[in-house]
Formats: sequence, structure tokens, C-alpha cells
Amino acid sequence: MAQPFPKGFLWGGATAANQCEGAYDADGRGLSTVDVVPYGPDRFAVSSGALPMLACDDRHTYPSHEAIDMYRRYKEDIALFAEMGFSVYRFSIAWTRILPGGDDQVPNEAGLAFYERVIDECRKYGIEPLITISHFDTPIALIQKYGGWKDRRMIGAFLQYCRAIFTRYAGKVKYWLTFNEINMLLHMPFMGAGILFAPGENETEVKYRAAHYELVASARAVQLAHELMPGCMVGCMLAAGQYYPATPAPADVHRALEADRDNYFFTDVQVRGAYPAWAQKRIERAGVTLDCTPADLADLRAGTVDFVSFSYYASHCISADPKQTGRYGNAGAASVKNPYLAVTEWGWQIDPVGLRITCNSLYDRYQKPMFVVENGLGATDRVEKDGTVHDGYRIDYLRGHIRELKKAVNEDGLPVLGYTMWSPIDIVSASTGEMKKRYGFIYVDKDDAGRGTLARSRKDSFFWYQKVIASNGADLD
Ligand code: BGP
Repeated sequence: MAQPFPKGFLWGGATAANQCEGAYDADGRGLSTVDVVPYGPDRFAVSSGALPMLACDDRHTYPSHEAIDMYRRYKEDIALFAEMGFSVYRFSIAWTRILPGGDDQVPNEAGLAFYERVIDECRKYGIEPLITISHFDTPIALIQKYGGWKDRRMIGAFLQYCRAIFTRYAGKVKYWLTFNEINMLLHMPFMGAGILFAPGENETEVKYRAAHYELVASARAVQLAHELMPGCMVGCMLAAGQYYPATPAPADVHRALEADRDNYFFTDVQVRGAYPAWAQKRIERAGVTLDCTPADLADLRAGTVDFVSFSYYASHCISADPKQTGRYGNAGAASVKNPYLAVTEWGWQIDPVGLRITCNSLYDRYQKPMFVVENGLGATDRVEKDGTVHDGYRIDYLRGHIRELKKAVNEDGLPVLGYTMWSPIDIVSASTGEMKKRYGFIYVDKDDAGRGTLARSRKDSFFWYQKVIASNGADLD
């Protein structure tokens, strides 16, 4: 049999609260950005902040309100994860289940108790929880009060939330991530950071300032986690995917370097503890003044992360010629068509080797342990008469990526802690709000119009992943 991954490599899957839990107003939960992002043509305008929406209305439907009802079905779902052999499950905590108003002095006990039950259920099966503290999740009350991450006071609110969950789950959770895909703030300011732009406002300035506050909040959360939970490991989380130059023309190569830096802007600070010179120059050139205090700089230095986690769905390709940009890439990342790659039904370029390249680039830059916390294929599935789903295309996608990841680990010698594919169970798509863009090993009976029994069933890929895990990645056939 082929070589396995190193002993102790963690296998599992990843989800986000708003995309699977539903029960958006149950047990005292407060409203959050993701709850007001509708399904349908207005979705992108709301996610990006172009169309302000701070409450739900009757004209739209909101997929997160019910999602796949994992809030009530988590036991059944975790049992299925355990049946596949998961050793890790990445999920996020909804900020507003814990602090409904975003910065309440007393946390909501029902929210704390819910996640404690989820954590205990994982532990029952020997599954390590990996928790995302903020996954596209800004409390609406804090947008009304402060304008979301535009305002420095968000740092204090975030830390209050962190203190509540760190105190409660200390000793039960080792792995934490601060902000999911922190770089998405640049592309989806509302969904990523609760930002709405006032007419005439300097959008670049607002985004850089918000990024700074999130980076300081992340660094302070790392320090607090280390203080309250000795031995825990806190990671940053980047929407990754190497940029390739569209041609070997030096201008294209330089453009690709700059595009990668849009992402490294965040992780360079989170991993190395300071803004690199090129980032400072970028900020200056954009005419932006950061609200950055000496205490912030000290916090950034003291709160560097323990590991680097990232999502990888696709590589990107870019040209220096602005006329040649397109939208082949994951949400928000402009990319021209790479003629060597096939695309998914949603136009994301499929590039398993790109995962190995991305891992190597991140390690060459940071020399920190890494964690692949999202990777998967969104596809339309067909349910056969007997209820089976033959999703060989999903198996092919994952097999290709896991094979390349194995080369990164076994041949390039990179320290990768684990792999949590996205998403082990069908959930609401973050970019489109669809149910039909399915990622799961587990099929959920629900369609885009909200119809269905929510019953769960095992696809072919379920049994394939079970075998992959049982052989620690040796058997990928
Ligand atoms: C990432 C997000 C996830 C997720 C995934 C797949 O950007 O962290 O929340 O959903 O992409 O994207 P989508 O659901 O849009 O297909």
C-alpha cells in the first residue's frame, strides 16, 4: 500500500455556524451580519456592503435562518462524522449566541451551554474540536453602535467575547482560529467585517483601518488564549491560493507578486508580529492614515500565532493588463482563465498541484506548522431512486488534493497538522446562499426554495473518506 501521512495527522471536516445551525433567533441569540444577507440577486450587493441591510424584510428569504438545523441535529451529525473516523471537527461559534448584543457584560448561558454540548459530543468520540472564533459574523448591534470594524471599540467587544468562551471551554479545546479568511474583509466588507460605506467615504481607508483593528484584536486574542488556556494553539486563517502570472512577462510576474501580497498583508502581521516595509508603503501610497498606537504595535508583536491555517479551493492567475481580469477563482478573488485548468460548475479553477505550491510558499515564508482547514468541491448532486448519490467527481477532486498535500508533507517535509475538508455535510453556500452548491459527504434533503425533510444520507464519498481516514491517507483509491 502507498505511504500514509505521518502518525497523529488530524483528519476531519469544517463548517461555519451561520451556514449550518439555523435557529437564528433561538434561546436568546442576537442578530448577526450573516442573518441579514439574503438569498437571490441582492446577496452579493449586501455581502459587499453596497446595499445596506441591517434587518430582515419580507421581500427576501434568508437561508441562514433555518440552514440545515444543525442546532437541533448536532448529535446525529457528529455521530456521522465519527462514523467516518474524524479525529478533528472545525466549527465556528456564533458570537451572538454568546453575547447577543455583541458586548454584553453577562454572557448568554444558553449559548455557552450549547457549544459545550457540541464540544462534549465531539470529545465523546475522540474528535478534537477546532474552533473558529469569528466566521463571517459581526453582531448587528455592534454595527448600529460602532459601525462594525470601522471602530476601534470593536477590539474590546471581541476580547470580551473571547474571554467568555476561553474561560468556559478552557481544558476542552486545544485548537483555535481567530478570524475566518481574514483577507475577505477586502472583498466582502459587510460579510467579513460588518462594514457599510457612507456616501463619499474613502473605502480603501476604511478597509485598511478595519483590517488593523482586526489584526490587533487577533493578536490580543492570541495573548489572552495563551494566558487562560496554557498549551492551546491559536492560528490565523487565510483564504489562500497562489497567484500565477498569466505569462512569463516580468510585468505579469510582478502583478502576481502584488496580488499574493494582498493576502500576505494579513498573515505577515499575524505570524511575524509587524507590518512589513512593503505593506507600510502600500498604506502610505493609498494616502491612508492608520489609527495605530504604540500599544497596538506591542500587541501585534506579542500576539503572533502558533500555526498558519488556510482555505484552498483554487489557484489564481493574473495579468498586468487590467482588461484581462475575470472572476475565475473563489469568491471575490479576481483571476484570468488559466488555460491549463478545468473549472467547477461555479467557475472555480481546479488545481491540486496548486495546493502543494501554496503550502510550500506559506512555509517558505513563515516556517510555522500549517493546517489545511478548508478544501472541497461545490457541485450539483443527483439523488438516485434508491436514495444513493454517486459523487465520483467529488472523490476525484478531494483525492487529487489530498495526494498533492501528501507530497507536500512526505516529500517536501512540511509540518501540516491536519486537513479539514469543506464541508462534510451539505450546508448553505457562503457566496451564493444556495443549497444546491453541495460540498458534503452527507446529503441533506433541502433545496434552494427551502423545501425538504432535512434528512441526512451518506453519499459514495462518505465511504471513500472513511477508507482514507482508516488508512491515514495511504489508500486514496
Ligand atoms: C470559504 C468560506 C466558507 C465556505 C467556503 C465555500 O470562503 O470560509 O464559509 O462557504 O468558502 O464557499 P461557498 O460556500 O461560497 O461555495
